Amino acid sequence: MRDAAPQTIYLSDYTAFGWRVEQVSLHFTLAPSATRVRSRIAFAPNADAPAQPFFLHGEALTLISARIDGQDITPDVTAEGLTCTVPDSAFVFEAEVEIDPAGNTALEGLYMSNGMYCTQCEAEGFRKITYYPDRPDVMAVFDVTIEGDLPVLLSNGNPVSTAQGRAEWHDPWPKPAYLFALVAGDLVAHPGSFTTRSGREVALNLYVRPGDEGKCAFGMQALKDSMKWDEDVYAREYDLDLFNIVAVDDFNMGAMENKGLNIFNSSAVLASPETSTDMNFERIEAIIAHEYFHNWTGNRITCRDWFQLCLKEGLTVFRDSQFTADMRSAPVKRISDVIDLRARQFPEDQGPLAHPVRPDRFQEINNFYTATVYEKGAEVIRMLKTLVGDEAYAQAVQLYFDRHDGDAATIEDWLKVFEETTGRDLAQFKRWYTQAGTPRVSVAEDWADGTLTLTFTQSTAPSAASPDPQPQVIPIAVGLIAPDGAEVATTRVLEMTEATQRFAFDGLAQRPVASILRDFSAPVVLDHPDADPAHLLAHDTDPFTRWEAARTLARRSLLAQIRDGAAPDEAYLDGIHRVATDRSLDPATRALMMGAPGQSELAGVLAEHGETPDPMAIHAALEDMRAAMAARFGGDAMMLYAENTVTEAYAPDAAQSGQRALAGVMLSLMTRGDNGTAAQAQFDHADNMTQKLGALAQLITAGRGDAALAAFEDRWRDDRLVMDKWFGLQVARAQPDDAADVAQRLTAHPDFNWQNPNRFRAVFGTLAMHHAGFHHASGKGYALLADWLIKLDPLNPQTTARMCSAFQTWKRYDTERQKLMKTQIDRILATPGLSRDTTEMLTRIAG
Ligand code: 0A1
Ligand code: ZN
Repeated sequence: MRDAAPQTIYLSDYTAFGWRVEQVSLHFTLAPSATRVRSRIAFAPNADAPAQPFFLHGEALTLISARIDGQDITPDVTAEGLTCTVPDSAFVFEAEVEIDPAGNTALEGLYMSNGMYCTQCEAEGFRKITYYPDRPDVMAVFDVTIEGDLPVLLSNGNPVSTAQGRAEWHDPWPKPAYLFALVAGDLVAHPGSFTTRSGREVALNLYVRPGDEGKCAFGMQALKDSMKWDEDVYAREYDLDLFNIVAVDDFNMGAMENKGLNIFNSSAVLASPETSTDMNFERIEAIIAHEYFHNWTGNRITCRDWFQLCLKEGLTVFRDSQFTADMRSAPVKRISDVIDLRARQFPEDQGPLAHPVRPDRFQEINNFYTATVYEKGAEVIRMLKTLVGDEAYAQAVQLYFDRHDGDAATIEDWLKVFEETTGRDLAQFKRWYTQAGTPRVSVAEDWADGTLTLTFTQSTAPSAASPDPQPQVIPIAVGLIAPDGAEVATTRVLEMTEATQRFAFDGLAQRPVASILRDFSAPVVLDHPDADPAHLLAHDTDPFTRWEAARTLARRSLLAQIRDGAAPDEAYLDGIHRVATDRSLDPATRALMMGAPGQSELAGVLAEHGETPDPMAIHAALEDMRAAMAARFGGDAMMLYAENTVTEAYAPDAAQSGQRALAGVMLSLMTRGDNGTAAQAQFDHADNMTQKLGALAQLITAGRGDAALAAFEDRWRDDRLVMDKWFGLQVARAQPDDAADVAQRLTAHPDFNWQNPNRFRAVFGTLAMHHAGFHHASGKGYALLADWLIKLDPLNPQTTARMCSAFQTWKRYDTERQKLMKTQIDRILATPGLSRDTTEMLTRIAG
């Protein structure tokens, strides 16, 4: 049965653990349903902690025996852990437990995936392996022995001995239990090596299942690039003799930064041109960098408690975004990140799940691995860097590394190094960490006597998490463009701290056009009624605001189409046509400029204006827009398609992928006129997955996808990752009336292995993102998703709970849809034995 009153944990209740762990030895005897774990943990009293009973976390463990200083004891055991009486001075606690990896479908703790043992311990999975103080501020040196009849036996740190069926590992760096990892299986290594800047040789391995060897080269190169970049840009060197990455097929998230033994969802590391798209390659490079960068921002310096999650995640996302910007194109990365933030984080801030970047309470921490903690957390660091400048940022971060190496730190520690380095008071800036909600910044222009005065007003909607939001520090980057297109004022960062504030630009010969929020200098919604997006689209020097101008024109046209049944705006179509044919712009930027706001983004904009979005009207407006664009481009689409068809051998680099992206947009326009002829030709001849999948998508849209889908399935039925695309694409490209039916039909496919999170997400994650299909007026999308969440919850609460966010925007819609969604939310909540994870999510969503 579900707990009557699930426990809420508060940041303000933090107390240190009463003991330090001086050393941990673990001994694993592996067996699928009965693995034995023997532990030996040396504890010493922690003089800095208040007096407290001795408590070790432990869940789903069968205790075989326990001893203190060699004497058998009988502890009090509950479903959450164990208590016992302990000496006043240092002592050794030993225990033996039995666990069931094969029966562990939640994929937390030690579990099995395709015959391979692997672990996932963040956030609180280690307690499913043995009794331990499973909290990030308890750091210890681990020695691990693994016995098992498998060729590869891995754990953290450096190998001490390896023999057939037995391996010993020693990790010299003290770490919290959430960074523990173990892998055992029949795996093959793709080896590499890296020489650090101080000349140390590090052995690298990417371990995969036999058959996946051909998909390792790109990931290995990304790892080497990341190691070099972190030395060059952050002066961070790797600190062990070995760095291993393992690919697993069953994984709840993208990847995990376990010390020296990163574990990756196979979709986040395996790549080849035939099986992976350009977007897959870019994502893989970024995730490998992200996990590697955690070695310093997360592992060497970890979090004091889980409320501080953004300390490691916001900073590491920011670092990986800098890496991608350096490796590829900075403007393209920035624009893509803003698209992603608006699609995933803004709805969070706008709805019942709103929480600060540093939450101050939770029931289940796994529910807080959110876009707010990760992506908004990275935006906050970007703003800090903008405010203090590059040099001070670099100094403060080096001080952070020097001062806190080996610590479990807090956001206060992080801000303090900036205060000390710069002499700034960051008390107001800290609100970005403690206050929920996206600030709305409106700007009014006033022109007189050669002076342009900009009056900014900020406001943040109150939420349950932040009922009385206060003004924040907002860096607003502004430039001015003259009527003739010349830039008359280069970028200046205005620092807004008040609810309303004026900034003047004087000495101007003519009234300029203001380019505001350049490079998206703060994660806010900008309201600028005097803006002249057409002028900015033609002349802005800042790539972000230029892109934003195109987006604003598209949004205005679409909103007028939705509200008043207007036709797509000719001025927008002309402007976008000019941009697309402007060869001075790189193809990737042109492709991004052509992208219209998504359906759920438009729904969010309407909701923000107090209007009720109609999913079918939004869908229809976008369809009309695309048809009008196809007509406006005419034969130019084919010309641009040909011009951007790559003739050299496939490479997943920025230049080629930019060209393929633009050609892909052109193919979608051409398909409206040729009924799929060009798409069929591309499908038949493509030698890479980007073009194959792009063509397949167009064929489905043109209503002639069946043969291609069958051929695709035939070719790729044994490749799990490619088949995930096959499942997902059919839902993504379905007509609104059919999306739920297509998803339902796919669940009957023999390869719909619903217990695999990637496959489940391919169908249901895609359905939830198919705005018009999921919100079909019949409610069949809601009901189908609810059926499957109810089915998945007892096996995998974490993935179920994450997918409940599909319902987070339910209050935006008309009363009929609200009723349909609320019925499903209540139906799931009424399920006997519903997990704590899913209960918390849906209770918050129901509000
Ligand atoms: N720390 C990892 C993400 C991660 C978080 C939780 C997990 O299981 C609950 C797994 C992975 C990262 O930021 O990449
Ligand atoms: Zn991370």
